Amino acid sequence: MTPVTLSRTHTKAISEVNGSMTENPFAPRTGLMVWMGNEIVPVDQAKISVFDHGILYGDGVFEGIRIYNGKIFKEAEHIKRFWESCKAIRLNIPMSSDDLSRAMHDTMRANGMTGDGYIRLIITRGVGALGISIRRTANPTVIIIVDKIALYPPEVYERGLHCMIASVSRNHPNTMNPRIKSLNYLNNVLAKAEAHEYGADEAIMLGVDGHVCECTGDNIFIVRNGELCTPGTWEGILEGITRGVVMELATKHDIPVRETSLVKHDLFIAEEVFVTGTAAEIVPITEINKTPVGDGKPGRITKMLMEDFVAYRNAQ
Ligand code: PXG
Repeated sequence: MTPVTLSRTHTKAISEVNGSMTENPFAPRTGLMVWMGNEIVPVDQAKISVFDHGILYGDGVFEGIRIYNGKIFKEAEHIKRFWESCKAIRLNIPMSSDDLSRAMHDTMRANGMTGDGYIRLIITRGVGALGISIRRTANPTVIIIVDKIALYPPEVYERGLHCMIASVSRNHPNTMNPRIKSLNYLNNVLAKAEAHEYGADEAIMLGVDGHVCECTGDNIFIVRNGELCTPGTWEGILEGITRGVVMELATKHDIPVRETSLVKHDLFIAEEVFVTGTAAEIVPITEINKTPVGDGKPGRITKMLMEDFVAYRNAQ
């Protein structure tokens, strides 16, 4: 077999597929340390069973959390949502919230994380027999990854996101409520794929009733007549933590904020549209289905909130 040079920054960059060596440019960083169950191990030893119901059925939940300046941003809120998602799927977390917080900090330390970064917190239902019953599983597995994340390229924050309205609907709350941050993101994965096929950066997802819900990993806001409007949780959205911060910041500026039902037309006539999320932070949307939002440039209120958000998270 021809020897292959491993890239300096990636471990396991080379994997054997059908007897031939292929390089994975998206392989994890060398030296990454991962919390796996109840210990911290090198990333190439962080493995889960093919019988884990997380992989068999997408049975589990996750959180995406930012680290700013070595501190976990909105830690209590993320832990709370994690607990709520788990409760909704009848999954008992095998540790206390204090122990979970300690595990996240230990994993940060193991990775020398003192600046800005990202935590992916995951819990899977654990290894079980084949068959979807949660009664045929034991030992849920907690996984903590500490790494970096960039959802959109830097230029998108200047020019704004170009979005399309996806044909695939957001999960109806009576199917798998999007308030549960479940390990099954196929609904969003398909919408994002559709956006890329269309030549857009991001997809706006509507509910089955045609109401605006959210983007594939972000909540959505519009500005109309100087007022901020965002879909309510009843529409089938994740109750975003960044969404909550933005509502708080707008209120401080005496900008009225309303959770309400929105339809496609509201997007097209909005003065400004933007998204919020842990990974994305705040990003303007300047084009929807090739139609400019407002004058096609990031709006005044959006830019003000973007600046405010940076000040807010730096002050934490
Ligand atoms: N809607 C959906 C569907 C999300 O997945 C948000 C809204 C924003 O919520 P927060 O609480 O983050 O303000 C999310 C969050 C990723 C990634 O890897 C996605 C999220 C967060 C972090 C990373 O794509 N989505």
